[in-house]
Amino acid sequence: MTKQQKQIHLAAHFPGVNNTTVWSDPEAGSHIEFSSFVKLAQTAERAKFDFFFLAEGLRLREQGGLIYDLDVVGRPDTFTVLAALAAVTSRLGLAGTINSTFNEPFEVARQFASLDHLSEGRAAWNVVTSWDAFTGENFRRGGFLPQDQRYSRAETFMRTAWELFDSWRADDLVADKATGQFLRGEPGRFEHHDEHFDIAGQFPVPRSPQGRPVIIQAGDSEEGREFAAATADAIFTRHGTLEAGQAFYSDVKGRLAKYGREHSQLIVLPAATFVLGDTDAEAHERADVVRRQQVSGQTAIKFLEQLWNADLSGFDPDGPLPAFDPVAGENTIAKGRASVRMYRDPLATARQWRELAEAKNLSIRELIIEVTGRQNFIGSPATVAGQINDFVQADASDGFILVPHVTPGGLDEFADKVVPLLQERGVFRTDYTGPTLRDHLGLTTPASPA
Ligand SMILES: Cc1cc2nc3c(=O)[nH]c(=O)nc-3n(C[C@@H](O)[C@H](O)[C@H](O)COP(=O)(O)O)c2cc1C
Repeated sequence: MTKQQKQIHLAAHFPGVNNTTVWSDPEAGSHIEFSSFVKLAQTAERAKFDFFFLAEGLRLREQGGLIYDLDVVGRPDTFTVLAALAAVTSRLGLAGTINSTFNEPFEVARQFASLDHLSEGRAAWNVVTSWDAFTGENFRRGGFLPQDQRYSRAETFMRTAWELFDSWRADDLVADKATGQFLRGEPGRFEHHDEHFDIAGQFPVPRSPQGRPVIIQAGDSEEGREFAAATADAIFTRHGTLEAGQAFYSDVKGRLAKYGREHSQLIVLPAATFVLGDTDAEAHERADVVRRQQVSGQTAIKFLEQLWNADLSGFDPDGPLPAFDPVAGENTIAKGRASVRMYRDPLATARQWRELAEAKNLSIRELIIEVTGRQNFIGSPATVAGQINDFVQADASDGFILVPHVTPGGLDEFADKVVPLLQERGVFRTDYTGPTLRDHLGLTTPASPA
């Protein structure tokens, strides 16, 4: 018997603050103006994507004490942007990254329940914990929580938010003009006491169309993966190669059974970048140009400093790697940057980079172009559609959160040329089958409390 083809899930990441984005490209527009958000969201909706995704950066990253142009600066508030987008889209899911370490469940639950109402059932919450005290300094209590406490807070934050969402039954708001009955009972009452939260009161927002927003999780640690297996509907990951994707996929799906959950209840979505061309050769040429745009000489030095944990501003990007090894100890040069945590063994990584540079005779800039963030999918529309489908059918993911390198028009070509090919193959929807994001993702809507 042939295995039934899996349906692919696709989301659009508004790239904003990251070094995938080529802000200097002649086609690039604002990362703050509303028209940019509208453009990308409407393109994603035209292409029948599952959802639009906003990341969150609560503090501008710094390196050597300075804000640097490796990242595009400026990220407006998530809820404000998503609520505005709800008015100019009608089916597309709206996913926002919101931190569980620095916020309060009452406030976040109220915001997501409101977004779910305004969008008629399209809200999703990417729950992140943040990893550094640097970000914590922005908040009143400052400081930070160690890893295990961050996740125990996240877990209880989530459960508390669920209690708030469930504090209204679906039919508690009666508003019967004939009988004059407005409410049934006393909806919204809650009381929650644990080591993190000590709250009681009345939740002001009636039950929203999805009951609870879709939950996305993006932590990669042991605790993060467990948290996702226990509570999330989808997981956002960096594991975008076939081998790493398959290992991650079977790892997180394998954790579901002990929480009494099915394989299909956690959707695995790696971030992915792409470059298209009329032919594969043209796409590869374009990809090389994009990589050079993404990694200027100055950017190459900044990247190298992140591994070396040292000021390398005196080095020539067109010259060889420093003769000395990375500085041991906690990385203090780059602040607020998640990717620095990937260098768990800087000496071993530096050794690999040195071997590669010597073997291929690469300068610092050429090496950085080679070892950081090469595009996941490069080729003609047919090639890219084939690669994406193969990846999903091989259980390396259930789809992708696509990160275009140009804002806001970087998804147009994909929408016009790749999506129709996926549709022809029968692996991507030709239209939405229901109104809510849970419908798009094939997730059930949590039952209203009786
Ligand atoms: C693909 C991906 C995207 C992420 N995006 C964000 C983000 O936009 N904002 C944020 O604060 N954290 C983001 N994170 C980090 C967190 O999700 C997570 O809270 C953090 O890495 C700490 O968890 P961990 O120790 O389990 O990795 C992202 C992580 C991944 C893997």
